Amino acid sequence: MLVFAQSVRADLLTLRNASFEEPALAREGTNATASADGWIIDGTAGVFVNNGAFGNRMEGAVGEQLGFLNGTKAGSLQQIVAEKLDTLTVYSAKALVGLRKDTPLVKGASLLIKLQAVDADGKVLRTLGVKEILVGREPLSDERLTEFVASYTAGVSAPKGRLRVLVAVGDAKGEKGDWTIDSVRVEASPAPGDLAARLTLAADPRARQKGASGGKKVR
Ligand SMILES: [Ca+2]
Repeated sequence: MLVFAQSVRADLLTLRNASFEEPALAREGTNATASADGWIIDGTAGVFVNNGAFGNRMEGAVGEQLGFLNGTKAGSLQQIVAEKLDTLTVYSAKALVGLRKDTPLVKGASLLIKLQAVDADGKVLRTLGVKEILVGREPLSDERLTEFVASYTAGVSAPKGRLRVLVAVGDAKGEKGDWTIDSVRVEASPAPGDLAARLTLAADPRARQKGASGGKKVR
């Protein structure tokens, strides 16, 4: 049997300050700020220097700074990554996530990575993909970052609206506690051939009928 290696090209959508390197802070001491260039922040979030001053220096980080999001109350970091969605396309939002040694989150606190279709005013039209990251269930660490992915596959008709990536507090718990976030990416790649064929078939009963009748044309 021949097996063909699948080389699907993934486009990286444009995300500003995906690695939380801006604003750039002094590298020494406890440096953090409640802002992050390019991101719309709700609640308490920002960037800090990954030098171990806030607990441990995190392994697996990209660059010198990390993002934080307070996990004890509602809050989020969000950004538009595309003006429209394409058909027959797999969208994957990826983020590196960890805990903080100095402000640990309690069991049951959760973080959500979401892909959403939103209108021009930012109103959510549809949540397309969600990954829930739960303290006590996921392999989270205050020493190294772990990658999590939320995915969505657009069918033959793509959802209306702009595409937004949102990293949000799910269950807010505890007296203190911060999420650590780095290297947020959203990739778009063509749906693999067999999946694209299934989606096309599912969307068009006539095509299904045609298949069932052995290729005879059905109008
Ligand atoms: Ca970074």
